[in-house]
Amino acid sequence: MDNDEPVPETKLTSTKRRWAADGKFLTGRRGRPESERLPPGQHLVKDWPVLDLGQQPHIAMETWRLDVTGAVERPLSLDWKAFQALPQTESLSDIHCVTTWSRYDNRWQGVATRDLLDLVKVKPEAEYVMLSSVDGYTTNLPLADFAAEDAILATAWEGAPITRPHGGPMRLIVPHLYLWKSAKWLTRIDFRSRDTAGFWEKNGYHMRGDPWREERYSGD
Ligand SMILES: Nc1nc2c(c(=O)[nH]1)N[C@H]1C(S)=C(S)[C@@H](COP(=O)(O)O)O[C@H]1N2
Ligand SMILES: [Mo]
Repeated sequence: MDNDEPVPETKLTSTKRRWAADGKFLTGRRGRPESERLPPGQHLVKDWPVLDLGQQPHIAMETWRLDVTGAVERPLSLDWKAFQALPQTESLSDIHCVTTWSRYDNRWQGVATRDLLDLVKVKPEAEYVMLSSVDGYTTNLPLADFAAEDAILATAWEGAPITRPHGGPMRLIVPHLYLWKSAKWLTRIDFRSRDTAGFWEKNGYHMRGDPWREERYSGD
């Protein structure tokens, strides 16, 4: 064997190599002291408020679909069975809503966004993600945030299926950004080279929405 032979590139390594090179997952959040667990301007709640545009769609499992489109080498259109067949992950995280409530220690189950990314292989030009939901809601975020270690396409919360008001059967959770980025009733994930404003972003909210920087509104 020739030791100079390069390690064969796989769908896993090529994506991860690029993320590593770009430092994509270095959010600076690791090791945040307990005393700083609550972002500025937030208060803690024990319940879980419901916030949306007022349409809470009924989605039958037979018609549920997730389309993954745009700047990817392998676009996907998954039905519920195919989605359930993806690697399943559990994660624990705090959530922070721009309306100033935060909720600690939410236990999610579902598919890690990183596992989805390994499957579709984003193209080098993909820097942003646009999310679309069954109720017509859209929201945009950088690929690096979508790909965060604890970001999850969640189907269960605290051991039970996510309820319809909270975005069931599947919603995104990106815990390190304000919760408006976490699309409920998610049906399309579109990878893009340019950042375009989603629903709230067109209506004055921040393009990124980092609660630790209080990126609430577009002027912040
Ligand atoms: N599809 C969809 N997703 C959505 C919204 C929406 O109106 N439609 N609202 C967003 C906003 S503004 C917030 S604060 C959170 C609220 O999630 P919750 O109702 O589960 O607390 O969902 C986000 N995701
Ligand atoms: Mo919100």
